Amino acid sequence: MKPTRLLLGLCLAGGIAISPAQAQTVMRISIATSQDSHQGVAIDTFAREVERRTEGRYQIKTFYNGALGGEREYVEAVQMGTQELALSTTGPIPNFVPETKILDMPFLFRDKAHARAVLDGPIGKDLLDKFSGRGFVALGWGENGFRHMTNNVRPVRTPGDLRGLKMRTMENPVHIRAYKALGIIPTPMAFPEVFTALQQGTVDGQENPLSIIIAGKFEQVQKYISLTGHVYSPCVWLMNPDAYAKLSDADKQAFREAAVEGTRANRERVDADDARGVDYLRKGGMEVIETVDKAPFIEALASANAYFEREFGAGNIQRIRDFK
Ligand code: EAX
Repeated sequence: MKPTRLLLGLCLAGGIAISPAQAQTVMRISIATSQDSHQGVAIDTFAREVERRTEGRYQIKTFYNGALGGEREYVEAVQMGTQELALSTTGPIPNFVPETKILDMPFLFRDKAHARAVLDGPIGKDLLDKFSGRGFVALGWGENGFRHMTNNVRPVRTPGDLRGLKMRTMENPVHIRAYKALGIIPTPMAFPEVFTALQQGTVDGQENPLSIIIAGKFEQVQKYISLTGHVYSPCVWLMNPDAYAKLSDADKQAFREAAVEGTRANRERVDADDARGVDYLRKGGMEVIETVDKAPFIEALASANAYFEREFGAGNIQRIRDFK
């Protein structure tokens, strides 16, 4: 049987009405976390919305838990064109799009509302535009969330409690510089390796949003969590430029709208995880230090912040801080 007829038969069987002329194109998208997570719900929503809004012309195959590699690997695959789409945190992104580094500064954003307003507004749009010169089409911003410190050695209440802790970090130069200023011994590592590293004691701790800690079942391998909220971690929807260029104008719009819907579901799940996270992790056996005075941490970051002001521009940093 000719492939087109087979495909038509399969599509009809699957209830998707596609004419022989419009063969379905299959694309792949991946994340490093589980399907039952804020990132998983994001790409599942995106996939559903693309199929619906393109009337089945495109099918998005979704991959979870680093099945297509860690974030740095699959971001590289999208840039090279061996993978069409990705949802990544900004963890590895400064290695591809240095202009985005400013977003990874500790204590830059007041809260999620502030971060979402900045990313959804002119500052966020300007930064998305920087991706095109670096081999990507950035369809929009998503959310990983505010990051908190976990470890197995001691409760962290002050920067001094961090001193000497061997902490897994993302492969992010801004985080690494900042955490060193706090006295941490940083160990950059791809996310799929983190649970085992914590379980085996290769590192003492790590830092991630509640959504990640819950989805990653870190309560099984971490004793203490301190709600430091030291960094806000965005996600970004990435597409290979050649794959994007092949889309009709209407389908380009459909992909962008699907990313908006994906981020809506993603942010809703972050809010739900933040609401239930402390209780869930306490019940899972973690000691939760809920109230952390951020002022000493900001003070301890003075040397790193002086560097960041030189590198990113004090005015650009203030513009984000002042954004309403
Ligand atoms: O999407 O690598 C990380 O720590 C990220 O926050 C995330 O868990 C991977």
